[in-house]
Amino acid sequence: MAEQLVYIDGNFVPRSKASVSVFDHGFLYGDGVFEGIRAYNGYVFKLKEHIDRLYASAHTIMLNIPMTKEELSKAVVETLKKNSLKDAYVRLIVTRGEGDLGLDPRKCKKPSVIIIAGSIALLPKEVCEKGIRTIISWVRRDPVDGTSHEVKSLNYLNSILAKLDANAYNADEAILLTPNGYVCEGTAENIFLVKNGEILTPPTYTGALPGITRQVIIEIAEKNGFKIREKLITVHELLNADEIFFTGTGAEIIPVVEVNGRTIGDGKPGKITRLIREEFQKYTADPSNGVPIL
Ligand code: PXG
Repeated sequence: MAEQLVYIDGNFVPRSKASVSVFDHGFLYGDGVFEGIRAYNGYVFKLKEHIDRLYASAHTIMLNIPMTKEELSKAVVETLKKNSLKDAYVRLIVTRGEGDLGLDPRKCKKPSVIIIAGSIALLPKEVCEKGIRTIISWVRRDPVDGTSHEVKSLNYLNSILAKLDANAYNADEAILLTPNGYVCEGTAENIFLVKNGEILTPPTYTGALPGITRQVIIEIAEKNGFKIREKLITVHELLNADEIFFTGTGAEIIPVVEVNGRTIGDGKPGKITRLIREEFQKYTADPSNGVPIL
């Protein structure tokens, strides 16, 4: 098999030679932004939405991406083409670039754009089918007036601490609360619950990432006649939900059947979760929701 090719600042570099400087502030300080994107059967799913979110993240951290949105979208498609990939995961990264050992971003002259196309499986398929066991982490989601996760930055230590907690308790995934103790999101997933036929999700002003999958699920739910409501959710409400599921580019739709030792519903993926999951699969298979890899 040919070696994977990685896009770095306009060049395609073999994986074994793909590297950035140890003085890059993305490496030294987590100073940069990224997107995780999927391609389904030759189409890049919701590419425009991912590109728009990347530029919004970059705007907040005052990082000038040295390409237009159109050029960057083309580079994503080109990277998939060069690697002959039709079903794939794309990691799009913009780092602050090479600087010195001080954190002042003014030392970094040029941001670096990196595109890696490969595959991702967050959890084994059987686990996702059966539903996952979760714990609520002691780690709170960063506040919105701090390193807010509305910005998809390279600083993921907040999520990693929660993931370590899940690992330590032999759970599949962790749920993070807001600084006020409301349900926020997973480590790399948004969260939904079903109660009495209604679908609820925390608003993004809790500090959750405005997930692209989350938005698709809201659309799908409404199209299928479900009432969907964004509201602050307490832990008590979560533990007493009829169904819970996670959404995300990596996760897609994952049923949650346990939270901190409490069984959710009857301990199996719920009816509405299963329906949403099937509808999501149809949605991702629809070429009109993606950009062709041509
Ligand atoms: N919250 C957080 C904190 C995330 O990082 C989501 C929610 C879901 O958003 P999307 O737009 O994907 O529906 C994410 C997404 C990775 C990886 O490689 C991370 C994400 C997505 C894909 C891959 O760790 N995070």
